[in-house]
Amino acid sequence: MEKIMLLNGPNLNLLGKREPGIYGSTTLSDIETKIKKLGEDHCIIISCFQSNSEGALIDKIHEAAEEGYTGIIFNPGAYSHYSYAIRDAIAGITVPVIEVHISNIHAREAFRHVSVTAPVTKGQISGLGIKGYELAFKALIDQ
Ligand code: CA2
Repeated sequence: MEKIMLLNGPNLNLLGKREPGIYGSTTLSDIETKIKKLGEDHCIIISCFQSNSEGALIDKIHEAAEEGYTGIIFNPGAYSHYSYAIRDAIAGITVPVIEVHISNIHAREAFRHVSVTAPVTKGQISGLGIKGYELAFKALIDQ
């Protein structure tokens, strides 16, 4: 069966618990449940993983390639703005990655305007709220 990985980076475990003005009131667990349901509807296994550690996220990216995943939906959090190690990990696999940001990173502080990871992904969705995760799923299954 086809498999898609849902990866979330640092602080996204706090979703729905703090700063609802920027990130909304939906929790990460709600998002994972929603994407798993979408997966079920399309006979696709969804594996979810969140970490606050750069290395753990890189290990998961490698695992997705080694285990034959068909795509990764990835919100790297603030690592998007400066992690060359995560960028290299994405560039080193052929599994398509869709980068998702809940907020519009281009409308926020200057340091968030740059994503060093986006150029090595298939595409980036930013500013569409948690709907971005669903749109990324659709983009991966329609490719
Ligand atoms: O908009 C996004 O999805 C971000 O990836 C979220 C990251 C931020 O560093 C990126 O610039 C944009 C931060 C996630 C932090 O999430 C929190 C949620 C609730 C309370 C505190 C942090």
